[in-house]
Amino acid sequence: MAQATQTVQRNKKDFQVDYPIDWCPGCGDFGILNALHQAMAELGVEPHKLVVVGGIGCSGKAQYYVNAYGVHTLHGRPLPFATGIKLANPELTVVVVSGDGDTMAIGAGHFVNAGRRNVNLTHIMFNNEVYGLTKGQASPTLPLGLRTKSLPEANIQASINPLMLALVSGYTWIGRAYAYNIKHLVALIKEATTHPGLAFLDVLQPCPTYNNIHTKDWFLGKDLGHSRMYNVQDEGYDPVIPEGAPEEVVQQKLQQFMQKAAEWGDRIPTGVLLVNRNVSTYETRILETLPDYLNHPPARRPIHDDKGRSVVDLTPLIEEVRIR
Ligand SMILES: Cc1ncc(C[n+]2csc(CCOP(=O)(O)OP(=O)(O)O)c2C)c(N)n1
Ligand code: SF4
Ligand SMILES: [Mg+2]
Repeated sequence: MAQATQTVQRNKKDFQVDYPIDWCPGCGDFGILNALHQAMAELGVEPHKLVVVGGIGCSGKAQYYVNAYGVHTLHGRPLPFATGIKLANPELTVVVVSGDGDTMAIGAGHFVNAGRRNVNLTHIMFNNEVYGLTKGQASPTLPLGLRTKSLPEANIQASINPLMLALVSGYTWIGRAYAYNIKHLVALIKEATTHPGLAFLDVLQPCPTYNNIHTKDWFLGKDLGHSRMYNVQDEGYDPVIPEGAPEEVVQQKLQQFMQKAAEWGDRIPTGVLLVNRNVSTYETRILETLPDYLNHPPARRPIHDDKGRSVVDLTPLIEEVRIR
């Protein structure tokens, strides 16, 4: 069961908002937002069946700029909120938007445990290597030794590789995109959203205000004379681990993924890096004990009778919290 299986004709304007967006001029977040609007329109998602769940950060404002349901959660917590929303109402398309700080620092525990479940969600990480909203401190994706303009000294912590962390956590679809390559980003968001299982898209997002090292010019390789980024699919890379793949195929695919995920510097891979069809989704696992779960998920259960009286029995809860 994939997210976004509707076939309604939609236009990206259906997802846009008509009030001002307060990101800095030139911020990569605009590219990601545009691509999200376009991808949802191309997938035919209905705005009232889309929920965008954000954390705290510049990135964590994105849900305000999508004409759909949205939740502005706590710092590091969009994944648990999204998991609850999806499991309560599996017919919704649920997209998480979070910063690299939100995801890889305070939210790292949730990131890892979401991977163990493989709930059918799309997770887009806005990766600018800094804490943009709080004025540019180093985030866990800023490489060791770099000194972006808000830092008094060079970074003395090693960075986390988000692709590797997604792999070992159990994400079953992993990709990387660049915020200003909208066409490619739209294609990847669509693919992540139609993947049956937990999808993680690492989006390299220039922050012109605070990250003065990994800038748009750096990603485009102005110093090298060629773009640092390349599309692995252009080089024939096949990310798919088929369902029921023998162990040796799984191992070979994982090795191939890790080689790509380790590349950084003059060559940065983008595209679909892993599609693991060999792992069951959380929803499928629930069906083993609750075969009727998808017909009667929590959001569809009656809470009142035909006279409007509650059919929810709160007695056990009241008993539990009663002061004796
Ligand atoms: C519990 C808690 N701790 C710290 C903060 C302060 N804070 C707000 S946003 C943020 C980091 C934002 O960085 P990132 O997630 O990378 O998002 P960006 O602004 O770069 O998009 C921090 C530390 C907070 N809001 N809540
Ligand atoms: S601080 Fe950086 S990430 Fe935040 S809106 Fe400005 S340019 Fe974008
Ligand atoms: Mg950030």
